[in-house]
Amino acid sequence: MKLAGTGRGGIVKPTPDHLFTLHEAGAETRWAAMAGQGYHTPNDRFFVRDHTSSPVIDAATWRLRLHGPGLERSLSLTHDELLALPSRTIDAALECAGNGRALYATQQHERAPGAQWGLGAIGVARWRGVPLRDLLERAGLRPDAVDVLATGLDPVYVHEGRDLGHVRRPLPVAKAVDDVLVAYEMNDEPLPPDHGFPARLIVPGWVGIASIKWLGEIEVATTALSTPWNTIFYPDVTEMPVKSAFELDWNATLTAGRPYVLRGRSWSGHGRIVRVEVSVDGGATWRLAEHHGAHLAGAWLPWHVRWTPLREGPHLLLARATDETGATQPDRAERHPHGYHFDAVVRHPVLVSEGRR
Ligand SMILES: Nc1nc2c(c(=O)[nH]1)N[C@H]1C(S)=C(S)[C@@H](COP(=O)(O)O)O[C@H]1N2
Ligand SMILES: [Mo]
Repeated sequence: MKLAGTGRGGIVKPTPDHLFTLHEAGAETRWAAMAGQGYHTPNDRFFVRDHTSSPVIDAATWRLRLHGPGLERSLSLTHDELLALPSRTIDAALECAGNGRALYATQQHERAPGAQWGLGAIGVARWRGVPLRDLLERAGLRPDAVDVLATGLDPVYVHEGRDLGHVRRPLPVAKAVDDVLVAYEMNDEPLPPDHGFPARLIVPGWVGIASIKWLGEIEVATTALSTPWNTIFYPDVTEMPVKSAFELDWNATLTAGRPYVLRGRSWSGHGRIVRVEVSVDGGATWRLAEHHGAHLAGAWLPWHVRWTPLREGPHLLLARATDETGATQPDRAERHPHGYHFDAVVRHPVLVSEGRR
């Protein structure tokens, strides 16, 4: 029995306005809702991106099927069988390719088509599950295997009147056997329905679409595969670029003369963040941010700077991170036909109001 989410936007969990901004494509985490949180994004405020709606799947009758010419034999696993296998736990970011898309319009005056996400289509969670490599090896991964295609059990996706079938995207076998997880726990809880219960892929460092939710089957092919999700949508996108965000609402109000600790987080799909610089004067001067908390590659780096705003009126806060590969955030993101990979330094507006006299 499969039910669909009946909450806002087909999402099962509550998506209150103080935690989320709703788009047609999903629910975006409000960065102000990350203020005061720990290293991980709590499940109640983790962004949701559904092509249709979140299915509610009965684990008792669910099966994960592995098959295809790239395997010696097919495999069918029950939920209990999956949970009984040796597990691994990783802290990893999950980010939509279109995260920050709205900034192509607001900051660069070249609107990109698609959901106008701010910077909140990103989250970091502790994922527990079975390495995909282990499942592929159980099924006898053949040396001539090329692509691994995971398919979701959510409703079929209809785009411009055409039924494109279930959400599915091929993954090169080299990545599939490297660090991909078939996850069944998120932040020490069973995977919530919106995030892929009973099991989903977690593909560290790669665009969110690679991390297929509500896994039904995994096909292993000996030729390169194409689906709408690597041709029409998300062609040629793999690792996510460097980005940074302040744990503040857009147009947050601060009080003149009061000391603040401005907090934020930076992340990169290529590796560890090694440096974060912050400007509180629209980019005229910069200083190094201090790090706090954990610092994990593949997740994010929390940082802070102290600031006592003196002048009343609008201000622009900027943060610029650099990762261990030397990748950093440019002043202007390269134009992208789908509005993916907005990696420019974001100019975050805040309003400083008069302090008490
Ligand atoms: N089956 C299925 N998997 C999916 C999707 C989907 O709609 N259906 N959306 C993808 C996209 S575009 C993103 S960004 C991530 C979002 O994961 P989340 O909703 O758990 O944050 O899931 C990916 N996996
Ligand atoms: Mo996405």
